[in-house]
Amino acid sequence: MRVKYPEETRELVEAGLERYFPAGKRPDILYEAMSHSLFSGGKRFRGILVIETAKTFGVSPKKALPTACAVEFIHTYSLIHDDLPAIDNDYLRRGQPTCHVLFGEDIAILAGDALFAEAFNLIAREQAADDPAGVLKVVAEIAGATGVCGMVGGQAVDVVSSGKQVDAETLEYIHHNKTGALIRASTVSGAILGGADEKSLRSITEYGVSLGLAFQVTDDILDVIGDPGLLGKTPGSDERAKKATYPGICGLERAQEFARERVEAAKASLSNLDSRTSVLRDLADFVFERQW
Ligand code: GRG
Repeated sequence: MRVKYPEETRELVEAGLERYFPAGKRPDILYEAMSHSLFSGGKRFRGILVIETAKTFGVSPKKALPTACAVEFIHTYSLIHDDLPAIDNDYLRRGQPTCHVLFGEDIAILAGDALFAEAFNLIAREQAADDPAGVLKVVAEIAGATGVCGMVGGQAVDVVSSGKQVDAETLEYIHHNKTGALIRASTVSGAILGGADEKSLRSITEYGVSLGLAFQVTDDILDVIGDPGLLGKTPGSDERAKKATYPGICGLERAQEFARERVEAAKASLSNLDSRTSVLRDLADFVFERQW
């Protein structure tokens, strides 16, 4: 891999998750299930995006940490539910047995639900003090991106499209919402925390939208040609589940070109910003080059 991944920021997110994880209370099994899925690895890409975007607008990494960790709580919730027998029925995630395999479907559903609620609890408790109005905008951005007009809506269309012939417009809708919306919300939240003006917010939104789409297209590609050891899961799940994917509808080569185009578009969106954007550009290149 040629692109440098911001390991220091990743470690900060990791430490933040340890710090903000609401452990040590009843019921034990629920905390164990949440903890298993939250601390089994992961790139912490969305949390890093919050911090690195906030940094671009002059906010210290520590200051943006609660929102970064909240976004990772939500991402982990989505993975737990995505792996359930009723959705993808996956057994392996981040190189570990999935939550429902270890704790049962009932507890896995509840662990996801609890992480989702704890995400907003964390933002309200730890992020709101300095700028309550800004943090309310962050809450609206993240809640919107995970609801009907975001992650859950995209997932619903993905579920009902399984096994059907899907056109490019529907596939783009699924990818933008199922995966792209939370990635966009991560960049936009970082910018809001940094008090970005309207013009900068538009640029960061465009960056996040292009990045989010590219991220899911590379996820589709890795599901065809990825190394199971690096991915921490078994490739081929999209084909087994008869999921619509970019390699499926336009072939592997065109899907790779499309991902590269979206990454270039993401980087171009940053050109209007006055501040230093080299890490955000590197993160865009990482999305194309990633192998995990
Ligand atoms: C309420 C049933 C229900 C579902 C919630 C399941 C769901 C909504 C949405 C699914 C969203 C989802 C899991 C999309 C896939 C996104 C994706 C590419 C995940 C992998 O992300 P990485 O590569 O994973 O960042 P790591 O492990 O590195 O964090």
